[in-house]
Amino acid sequence: MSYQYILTEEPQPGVGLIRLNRPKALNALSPELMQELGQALEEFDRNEDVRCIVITGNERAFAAGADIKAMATASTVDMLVEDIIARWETIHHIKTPIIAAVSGYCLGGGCELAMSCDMIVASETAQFGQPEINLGIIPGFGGTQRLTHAVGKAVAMEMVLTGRYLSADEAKALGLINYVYPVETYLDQAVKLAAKVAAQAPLAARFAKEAVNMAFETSLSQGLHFERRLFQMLFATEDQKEGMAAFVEKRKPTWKGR
Ligand code: DAK
Repeated sequence: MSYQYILTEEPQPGVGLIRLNRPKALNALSPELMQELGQALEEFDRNEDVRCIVITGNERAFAAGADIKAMATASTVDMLVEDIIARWETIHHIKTPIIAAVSGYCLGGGCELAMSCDMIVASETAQFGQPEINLGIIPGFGGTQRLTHAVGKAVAMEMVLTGRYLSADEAKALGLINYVYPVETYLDQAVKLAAKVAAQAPLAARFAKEAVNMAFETSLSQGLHFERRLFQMLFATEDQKEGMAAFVEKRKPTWKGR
């Protein structure tokens, strides 16, 4: 599949990399780019050899938000009729773990996209923000919800009310992101982390992602019930037998994804 606004590659066995590629517009997330991103995510998700996905931008910008120029004259009806929600929602249906590798601007829809990933690795220059208030709107893709879950009410409220950015170090201290690395190495480090995830038993990794995400959706008792069922289900897999046999025999397991 060839794309116009993104680039895809497999930098290491098991890892699918998607680069947002509208550098002149700071990777503003146009409808066309989001369409391609959704297609690429679905393609990697269907590919059993890809066990972890990395989404990145470039050094200057992960993404400076949804494309303001494409939205500027839109009406409420346009927003309702155009299928933009479905286009953006694709990422939430992807079963494969996803890591965002963020450098530079990570704003508005860009920050919401990064927060929709399962982990975030950042460069020292990364800046996270929800500056929609400066445009006379509010976040529309989780910026008031996922951000609040991650950093707490006080900081989230200040960010969405004033548009203040968080530095990479602040984001790390607040638990929004996993790691901060120099700009020269952040992407390699994200791919390295992805390779670690990709080396795990694939069905267990998918279930682990699903179970952790369920913690944001449900009560503790329902979440525990859900976790227990997934845990029990894994005992029907060949990989569970292999993983435990390998431990007993003091050797490395060979996963089949079955
Ligand atoms: N959209 C379109 N173009 C953008 C852009 C954006 N978000 N951000 C930057 N650009 C373009 C600039 O217009 C400029 O283009 P030219 O003028 O050269 O043609 C080029 O990128 C370089 O930008 P600047 O010249 O502005 O560069 P600076 O270094 O001076 O400033 C900046 C960088 C990031 C501080 C500044 O560009 C900026 O403030 N950008 C806007 C940030 C922003 O407000 N982002 C939030 C947008 S609203 C939803 C899904 C998503 C969303 C909502 C709902 N649903 C599914 C319901 C999301 C909404 C948003 O993200």
